[in-house]
Amino acid sequence: MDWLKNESAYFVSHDADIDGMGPIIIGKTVFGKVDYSLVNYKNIDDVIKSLIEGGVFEKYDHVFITDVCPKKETIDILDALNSKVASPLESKIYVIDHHAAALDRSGYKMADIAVEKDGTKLCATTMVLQKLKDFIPETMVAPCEYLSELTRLSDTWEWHDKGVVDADDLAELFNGVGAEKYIESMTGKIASGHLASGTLFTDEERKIVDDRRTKMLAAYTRAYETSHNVKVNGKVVCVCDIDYEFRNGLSQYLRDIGERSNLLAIPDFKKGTMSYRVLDSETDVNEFAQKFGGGGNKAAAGSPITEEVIKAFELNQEHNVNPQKI
Ligand SMILES: [Mn+2]
Repeated sequence: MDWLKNESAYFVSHDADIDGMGPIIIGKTVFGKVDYSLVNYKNIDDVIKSLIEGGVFEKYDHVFITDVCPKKETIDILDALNSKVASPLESKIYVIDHHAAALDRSGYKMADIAVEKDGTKLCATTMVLQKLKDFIPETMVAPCEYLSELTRLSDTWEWHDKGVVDADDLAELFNGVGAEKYIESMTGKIASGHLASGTLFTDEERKIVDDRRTKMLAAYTRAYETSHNVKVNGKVVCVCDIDYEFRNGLSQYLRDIGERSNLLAIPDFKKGTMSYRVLDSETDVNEFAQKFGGGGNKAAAGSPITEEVIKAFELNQEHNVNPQKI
C-alpha cells in the first residue's frame, strides 16, 4: 500500500530523546515529504500556535504531534482546525503521546494517548508505527519494527532488565550526534532494508557511542562524589550535579552502586528545571514533582526551579551552573 507516498506530513515531536525522533523516522518511510519541529514540554504550545499562525499546518496533508502533549487550550484550537482527509487516516491532525500526565486529554478524537496496551508499556514510536504500519513499504517494515522496539526498550528503561544494550547504545548515538544526524542515519538504514542487530551502527557511530560511555562513567562518579542527601516531603532525595546530557543514566548507576535514597534530583539552573528520577522503584516521581508545579511519569519527571525548590532541596546557585568545576 503506497497510499500516502504522494502526501506530505508535518511532525511536532519531543526534542529530548530517541522516542521523539522515532515518529519522524517512521513518517519518512510513508510520506513523500516530511518536515518537523522539535519541542519540549515548556515551549510546545507556543511553537504550535506560531506554526498555526504561520499557516504551516495548512501546507501539509497530515500533522502529527508526538511524544509530548499540548495543553487542553491548544488541543481545542487544533481540534477546530482538524478535518477529515481523503486518505486512510481518519483525521488530518493527530496528537500521540504515552505520558501518564497527558491522560486527561485522551478524550479528544484526534488524540491517541495511552501508557500501555495489553500489559506492554508503549512509547510514541510504537504508537506511530501502529498507526502507519499498513503504509510502510514491505522491505522497510521489519527495520521499522526493530527500531521501534529498541526505542520502546530505551524509553521505558526495560532495556536494562532485559539486557538489550543495543537500545541504550541507540540513545547514546542520538545524544552524541544530535537529532538531525540521528534521523538521517536511521532513515537511510531503514530505506536500505539493513537495520538489525549487528548493522545498527557504522564503525564511526560505534566509536561515538563508546567514547560517550567513557565520558559518562567519569560524569557519574563525579556526580555521586559531590552529591548531598536531603529529606523532602517524607522522601530521602539524593541531589546530584551532572551535565544535562548525562542525566538519564545516573539513576541506574546510583542503583547499581547501592545508593539507598528514594529518588534522585538533578537541578539545572541554566534551563531552570529540576529533573526527578526514581531510585527505589516505589516512589512516584510524577506525584512528587506535581507538588512543585511539575510532572512527568512515575519514573521520570521534572519541575521548574522555584524559590521553594531551592530551599527544600538545599540548592545554591553554584549547583549545575558548571558541574565540571564542582
Ligand atoms: Mn517517549
